Amino acid sequence: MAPKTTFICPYCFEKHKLSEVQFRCTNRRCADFDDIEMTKYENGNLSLPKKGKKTFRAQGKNAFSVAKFGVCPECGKTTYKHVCPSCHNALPESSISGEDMIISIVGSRATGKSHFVGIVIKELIERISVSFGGSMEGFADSYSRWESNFYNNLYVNRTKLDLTKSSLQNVDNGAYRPLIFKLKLRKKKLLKEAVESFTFVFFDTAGEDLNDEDTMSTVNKYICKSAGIIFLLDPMQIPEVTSQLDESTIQRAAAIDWRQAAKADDIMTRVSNLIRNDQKLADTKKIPIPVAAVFSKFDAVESLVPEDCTVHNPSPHCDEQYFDLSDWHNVNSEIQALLHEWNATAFMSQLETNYSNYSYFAVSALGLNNNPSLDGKIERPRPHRIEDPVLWILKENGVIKAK
Ligand SMILES: Nc1nc2c(ncn2[C@@H]2O[C@H](COP(=O)(O)OP(=O)(O)OP(=O)(O)O)[C@@H](O)[C@H]2O)c(=O)[nH]1
Ligand SMILES: [Mg+2]
Ligand SMILES: [Zn+2]
Ligand SMILES: [Zn+2]
Repeated sequence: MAPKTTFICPYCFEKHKLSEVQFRCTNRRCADFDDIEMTKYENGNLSLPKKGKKTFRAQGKNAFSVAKFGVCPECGKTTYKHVCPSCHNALPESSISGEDMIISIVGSRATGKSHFVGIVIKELIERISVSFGGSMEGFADSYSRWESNFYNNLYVNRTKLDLTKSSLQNVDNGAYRPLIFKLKLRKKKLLKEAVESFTFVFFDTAGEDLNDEDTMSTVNKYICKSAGIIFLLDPMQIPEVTSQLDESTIQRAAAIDWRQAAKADDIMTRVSNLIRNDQKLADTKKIPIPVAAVFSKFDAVESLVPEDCTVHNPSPHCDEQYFDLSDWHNVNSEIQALLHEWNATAFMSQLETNYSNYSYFAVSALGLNNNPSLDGKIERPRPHRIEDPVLWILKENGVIKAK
């Protein structure tokens, strides 16, 4: 890999040269200044700007590296805190030196994006990263925001999550301020062991914000910079599926009436337009970003899927410590066959004509036999195959091996 000369800010998704990275003074006694960039980032009132310590550019660095520390021009104290020149958020070390892995979770309203994000993060920390010889930890306030927005409800109170508020209204949820985690993986390089670091950025979009291209282009810049897109499809929004299920199962697994949700193929069209405009790609060129098309809520439709299907089995990849290609191949063809059977071909052709690299998956974030009760109570989540789309994206980006 060629040395990096640029980086993408995991908060505002602007791309900058490494030589543009700024510092923020960390001396508590140093003066506070109006922070216009931070105020703009938080959609704040510019006539009442947020206050923050001095930010400044470092001196004497070359294009391939970032100075380790800077000296505050106000107080003369040394600081190690790197910040983004555009939004003044603190930058994780791995976003400057390691690889960025922006994973976008998109899908219509109530398809299960927030449950997916909240639960996959728990699994990544405790199980998935560990089985691939690594570790994952939150950056800055990401872990505590994950705890208060996801973990407490799902794992402590045992209730399902609320639908996500539009990022135009709420700057603290995952739809506005992404959840940023550092993944460290041990890699054997010749005789030495090296550690590779990745910045994982999870953006839990509010389905509501995917309804028109104007809102999308301002709040969803991250989609265009993604290493992979997880596109959730809700089986509860497919009439051929719901006609085979009883009313109670549907009500518990669907937070809204499916007629109120935008169609998956419409969202796919808008997402594709957005990426094409950003990357200046012609209409005839396919988009190279890997797309995992994922059926959510597999628990609710399990009974409609033929018994001999591989997708009923637990995911094998973590136990095997590599991405199992034969399992992946089976699941991919099973889900494609189901989509045909359920007449969801409009979505499939949108995906297949716009993207060069896509694959089909099915997951349950809550787990088998854990459909929320009518008052929103759940048992502790025990996800089924939730890691598959994430591991596939990692494999496509060369992070983990496949066999
Ligand atoms: N049975 C079952 N139901 C689920 C699962 N995940 C989500 N649900 C149901 O789907 C509803 C919506 O899930 P969310 O994760 O809030 O959906 P979302 O895509 O984030 O919706 P917006 O934030 O409005 O875009 C939940 O209230 C649950 O009823 C799952 O794994 N199994
Ligand atoms: Mg949500
Ligand atoms: Zn930024
Ligand atoms: Zn200072």
